[in-house]
Amino acid sequence: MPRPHDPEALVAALRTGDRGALARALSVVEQGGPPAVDIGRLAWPLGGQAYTVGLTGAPGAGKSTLTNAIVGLARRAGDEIAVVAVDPSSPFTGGAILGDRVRMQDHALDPGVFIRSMASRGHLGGLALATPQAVRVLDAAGFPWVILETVGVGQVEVEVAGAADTTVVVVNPGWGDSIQANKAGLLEIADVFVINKADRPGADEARSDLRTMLELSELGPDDWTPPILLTAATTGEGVAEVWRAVTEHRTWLEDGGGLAVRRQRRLREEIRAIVAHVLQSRAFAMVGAANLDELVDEVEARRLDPYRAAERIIGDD
Ligand SMILES: Nc1nc2c(ncn2[C@@H]2O[C@H](COP(=O)(O)OP(=O)(O)OP(=O)(O)O)[C@@H](O)[C@H]2O)c(=O)[nH]1
Ligand SMILES: [Mg+2]
Repeated sequence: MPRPHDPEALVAALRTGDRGALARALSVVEQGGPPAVDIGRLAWPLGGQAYTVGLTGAPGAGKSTLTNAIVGLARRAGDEIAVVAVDPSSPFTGGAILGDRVRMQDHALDPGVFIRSMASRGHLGGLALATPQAVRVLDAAGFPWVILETVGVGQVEVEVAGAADTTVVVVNPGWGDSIQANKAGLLEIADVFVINKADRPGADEARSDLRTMLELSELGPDDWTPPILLTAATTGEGVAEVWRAVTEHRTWLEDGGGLAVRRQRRLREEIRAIVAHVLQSRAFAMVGAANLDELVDEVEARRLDPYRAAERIIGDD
């Protein structure tokens, strides 16, 4: 019997389609620390086939309902698909995990669909570091499509959503919603715009708001122009067009070399983030090992300045 959290056994098992092993590997990744790094390391050489789609927007915009409908389309096309719903544990999304289960339950019994909610647990670099690892694990498990659902409220969430190959930004009808999305930095990362809940009044106004903002962003002739699509995710109306736009964007990226550029940029950022994370942990350890109280007394008495105190801790003194 393999130990339940032995990284090598877990990664070997998830390769064989063992969903229990996959779920455990994702839990390890979510908790972070050295076992998470081991899983990421073992999964890395096995991946490279998955295409990631980020779905982001304000709380309650209909991201999970839309995801549920998209999952149905992918399955009808014969593709397996995984969904990671990232819960930033902010007060905005209380109950999101339960809500996701309800909204995506159409596929609860389908072995070709894997749905997972992930929380940041508030540790350093949490979400930003854990999400690419989770995608890597799903990639190693053989999923050709991975959807990342995030609430686009803060910088970290926007970063996570932007870490996908194609990013879909979901807004709702009504005055000001797209302006809020713009403020949150969502417009810059959008490859496809969706105005969901288009069964409600105000969808056309939202569309012209978005068009105006896109015009102001001065796209060049070689740039991708994000389409603006209307959906009613609850009935499935317009969702096929969203999925088509995603696949068209994918083709555009693949044919024009943009996909490799995006992925390289992401890897560069990830490596940078890992370095920062490791050095910060080392810094905390150094401060922990130093006699900080004594140094503070010295600084307070003006026998030492704060820079000198820091140098002593670092060992540069
Ligand atoms: N009228 C209408 N309601 C919708 C539509 N899509 C979703 N809803 C409803 O909006 C509510 C929120 O939907 P979710 O799919 O959970 O939204 P979400 O963006 O995933 O929410 P969080 O993950 O909590 O941020 C639910 O009650 C849905 O039934 C739509 O197209 N029209
Ligand atoms: Mg949701």
